[in-house]
Amino acid sequence: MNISTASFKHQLKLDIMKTIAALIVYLAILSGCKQKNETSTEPLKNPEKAFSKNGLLEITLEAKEGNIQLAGKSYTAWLYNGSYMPPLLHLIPGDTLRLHLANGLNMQTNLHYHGMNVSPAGNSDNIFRIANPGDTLLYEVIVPKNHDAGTFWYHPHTCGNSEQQVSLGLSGGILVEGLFAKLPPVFKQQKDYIMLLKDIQSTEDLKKVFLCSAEKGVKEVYKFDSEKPRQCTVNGQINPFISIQPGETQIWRIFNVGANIYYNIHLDGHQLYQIGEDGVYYKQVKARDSILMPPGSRIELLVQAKKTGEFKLKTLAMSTGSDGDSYPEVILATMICKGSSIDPLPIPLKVNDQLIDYRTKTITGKRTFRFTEGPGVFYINNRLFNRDSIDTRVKLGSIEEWTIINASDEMHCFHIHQINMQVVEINGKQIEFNGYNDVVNMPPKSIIKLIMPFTEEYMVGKFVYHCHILSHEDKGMMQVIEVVK
Ligand SMILES: [Cu+2]
Repeated sequence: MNISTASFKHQLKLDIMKTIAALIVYLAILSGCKQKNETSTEPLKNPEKAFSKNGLLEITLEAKEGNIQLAGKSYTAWLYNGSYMPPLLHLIPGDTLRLHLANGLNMQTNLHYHGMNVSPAGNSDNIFRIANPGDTLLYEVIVPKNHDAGTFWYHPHTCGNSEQQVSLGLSGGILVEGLFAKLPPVFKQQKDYIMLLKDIQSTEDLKKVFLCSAEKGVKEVYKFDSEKPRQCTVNGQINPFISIQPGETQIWRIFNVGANIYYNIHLDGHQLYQIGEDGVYYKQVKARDSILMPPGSRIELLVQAKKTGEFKLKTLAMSTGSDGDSYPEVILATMICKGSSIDPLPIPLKVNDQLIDYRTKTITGKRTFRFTEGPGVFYINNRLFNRDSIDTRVKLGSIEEWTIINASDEMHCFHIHQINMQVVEINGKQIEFNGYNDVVNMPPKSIIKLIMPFTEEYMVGKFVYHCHILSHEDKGMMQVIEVVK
């Protein structure tokens, strides 16, 4: 081959590579939430709340397929009680939740009460119970009197099917009352917004797959296609607006109730005063420019408007690693600041003085968990999830140090049911004590140390820990733990 042919071929190869690279970037951008028009036309509406009466909150949730409309477009969704934004369960420590879960789907389902410090046994927060199609399951969840106030949520937790059920819409919020006892009394008069972030894929982009079982035969079900774009919503609304006056302070509680998506929350022109996360109020308030929200996490914020104007509440563009996903910048809502100025309230420095720093306690045991992946499979300590095994057995009263290693090139996020974890070290760096988490983001190639207090009587029983990217959980990255007396 002569030189000019070789250089032509070389140029052609370069052009093809450039085109492929551009296509990859384009597909990566598409795989996140898509950007809709930037004009905000409707006010943000808080979800409807279901309240307890005389210590009891009794409610029926029917899971069923339906349709929702977003910006004039129809979406197939799986809904509780026909609503994409089902009731927010408002509980008071000491309450009992009696929840009847009716399964109107064509597959098994159940419920998990994410982040709640409640029993995993019997008909409480027991993810090993299953409602078959047509069945109704009764849950009775006793909220301990010393339960943390804050933000929690409910979603299906069936082995192998959590991702599609949550991504089609099955999730809702839980609020445990008690925030206003932690803030100066004047905060009770401030506007208080709940923001549940859900993302959904259009009906045309849903894949249909066949499931077969001995009892039910072959059924056709939906499964979302992770390569296709998803519509981001706040309380089921696209880019709603939040009205505020200059100097006014509001309380915003943001829940990531999606299946797999990460958010990197930012408000243009403002700092966010974070007062808590994952259902635990902070020891000290932190002013932040942006806040990473892995799947399943919640943040609680004080927002103080600086000046008149329109300010976008966004998720900033981010990547979960070279083997992970890329998410584009998306406007979630618009803060519209106008009207007369109000004297700004002093932002409190401290919120919660009732937290134990477990580094002051005796560690009774140490364990290591290594998160790895292969093609289409995700492991913890080289094992795939088996609901009939017990991978970890812990004696009630133990306070253990767990080292979690992410040996892969993408983020995972560690979640355990029933208990709060204290993050003490990330990649050898000590972490200042400020509270606890129920979801801990694991950057690619990272080593994290946690303190796990298995100290409360209600923890006795079998439950799970797993990656809260539900696609990873469904493909094996979950294990069973039993707390024994
Ligand atoms: Cu993962």
